Parts: sequence; structure tokens; C-alpha cells
Amino acid sequence: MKIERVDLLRLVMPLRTPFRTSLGLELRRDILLLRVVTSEGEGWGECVALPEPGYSEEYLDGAAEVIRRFLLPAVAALGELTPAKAVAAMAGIPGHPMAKATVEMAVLDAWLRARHTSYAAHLGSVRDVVECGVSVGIADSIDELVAEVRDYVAQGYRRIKLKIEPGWDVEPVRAIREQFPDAELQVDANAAYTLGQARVLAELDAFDLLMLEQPLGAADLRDHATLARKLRTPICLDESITSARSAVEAISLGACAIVNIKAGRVGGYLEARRVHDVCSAHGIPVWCGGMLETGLGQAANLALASLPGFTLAADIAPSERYFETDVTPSITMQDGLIAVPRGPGLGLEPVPELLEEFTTEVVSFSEFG
Ligand code: NPQ
Ligand code: MG
Repeated sequence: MKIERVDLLRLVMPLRTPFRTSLGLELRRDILLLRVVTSEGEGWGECVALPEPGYSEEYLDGAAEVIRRFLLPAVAALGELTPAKAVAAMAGIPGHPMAKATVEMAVLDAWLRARHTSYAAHLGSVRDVVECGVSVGIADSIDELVAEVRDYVAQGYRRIKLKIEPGWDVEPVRAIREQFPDAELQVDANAAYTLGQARVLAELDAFDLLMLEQPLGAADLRDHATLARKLRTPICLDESITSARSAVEAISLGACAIVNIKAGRVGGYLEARRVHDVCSAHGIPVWCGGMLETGLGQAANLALASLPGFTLAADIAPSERYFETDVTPSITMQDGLIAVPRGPGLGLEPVPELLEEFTTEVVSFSEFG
């Protein structure tokens, strides 16, 4: 297989409701899609980076540039293109996991479609449906938060995740636990706290949470290990886990009891499977995190989330959670479950008219430097 041409598309999709976290307020999702046209057919990749650095060092414009100037030339230079060879060819360039994951995702899609194999079958899926959790942003008031969560519980979500930050933590979580005593409940701080705030975080132990996700900085593994010894609530790491090696380091330091896996954060779906494998080998449960992806990213995440070690509800949502209209056929949820796509490759692709509606820029090229 050889890459013949690629399109880098920028899209802007309005969010149904503003999404506020400790990283900021998002009113829309800026999206970067990569379409590769190969000698054996086409494939799609989605970059999960945000428009600006915050969640991690990457950001959309930078990822687009790294893909165009460095990653695609390295991959296009390969005599015979396979997903594993593409990942190896990109490994020579340090960093930029979300940019690399975009290229790997598109190559994997094209390669699997040509072999009539689904992402799920290729990654080692053992389930046909995935339990969906909902990630709830920081609200303007506790009453608004309660109303929003009540709506999600009514929609059948299997788990509630509340974004927290200093000043919006114990009280909102207490209110939700009081209103929904039996709900599966967890929180995500996106690294907004310091070890000096351990006392506040320890107050969350009163609410029987499934986990406390990324309370401290991505690089602060030892501090997370110290915090873990002060809390009853299990610590889950997200931003800190950037590869299988980093997962082993975090686990061996006692920095986490649960791992949130995101293919974009670790450089691709093949590395994400390795993170799953090493966590399972250490008895660490994993679950699939989300980055407000379109149906393309959600489809790939559904395949990943159906591997055996993914025993906790995912941050995978039906299209309607975030978007009025998705660029792919809508992904729907029944009773808090979403079916794992079984078609070749991602099992779905963008609808041309919808792509047209949201695309703000397309860069196409067939020469790769
Ligand atoms: C997380 N938050 O697990 C992610 C990070 C995140 C999905 O609950 C715009 C687009 C804003 C993606 C803020 C979730 C975002 C974003 C946070 C992803 O930490
Ligand atoms: Mg997170």
C-alpha cells in the first residue's frame, strides 16, 4: 500500500451546550481531519488536540503543521506502507502523540478497509456493546448541575463524571451524591490541584466516588503517589499516561489505581492497545477517555473500549451529546450502551454533505517533500 494523496480538513462544529472545564470554556469544537487516499483505498483520521495548548502541549494548528511537514513525508517515503511501519517511521520524530495518532488512525482505517477487517477485530474486541458514561462540565450553579445530571440519568447513561476545579468540588459533588445516591459517580480535575490541596480532595472520600481523575499535574507522578496514600478514592491518571512505558512507571510508583486510555494522548490505537495490555498485566482496570470527537473518533474509541481490560464505563457519547449534527451517520445509545462498529476499518465515514457544511479549510497534496 502507498499513500497517493491526502486532504487535511479543518472543521468548526458548534457544541449543543458550552463545555466548561478547568481548562476553559469551549463553545464549539475545532476539528482536524486527515483523509488519506492510498493505492488500496481511503482512510480517515481525527486529531483530538484542542485549539490551544492546555490539556497537553499540542494544539490543532501545530498538529496540522507537524503532520504536513514531518509525519506524512516520513510515512509516504515507506516502500510498503502498513500501520506498524507508519508508526515506526514517525517514531524518529519526538513528541506530538496526537498528530501521530491522526496519521496512524487514517492509515489503519485504509489498511483495514482493504482487508475487510474492522478496528474491533484487529484490536482484539471481546464485546459487542460499550457502557457509556457522560462527562459533565462545570456549571453556573449547583441547581443547573443537578438538572443537567438528572437529564443524563434519564437518558440512561451508566456513569456520571463531574469536572471539578478549586472552588467547584466538594459542594457540587455532595449535591449530586445526595440527589443520586445510587449513581456511578466520578470526578475529573484536569490537573487543577496541587498536593497542598490534599485536604480538600480528601473531603471527596465521603461521596463513594469510583475515582478521582488527574487531580495533579501530568508530570507529578510522585505527588500523585503521595496523594493516593492520603485518600480512599482511587486515583485515575489521564494526562500523565503518554505511552505503555509511562503507564508502567506510574503504576510501579503507586501513582494510580485506574488508567484512562486515549489513543490520541499515547500516539495511536496500536500504542493504546499496549497501554491496555500492560495495565491488565498489573491488574489495573482501564477505561476509554474522550475528547469530544466526531463519529470518526467515537467509532475508533468504541473498538478500543471493547477490549477485555476496559471494565469501566467510557467517555464515549452518542453524537447528540455534543453536536446537533455529526459529520458521520449519527451514533446512537440505547439503555446507556453503544454498539461496537463491525464494518471494515472504522465501520463508518463522513457524509459528504455534512462534511461540506462544517469544513472551513481543505489542504490537499500528493507530493510529500
Ligand atoms: C478529559 N474531558 O477526560 C477530557 C479532556 C477535555 C471529555 O471529559 C473541548 C474538547 C474541551 C475536548 C475539555 C472530557 C475539552 C476536551 C477537556 C477534552 O479530561
Ligand atoms: Mg480526563
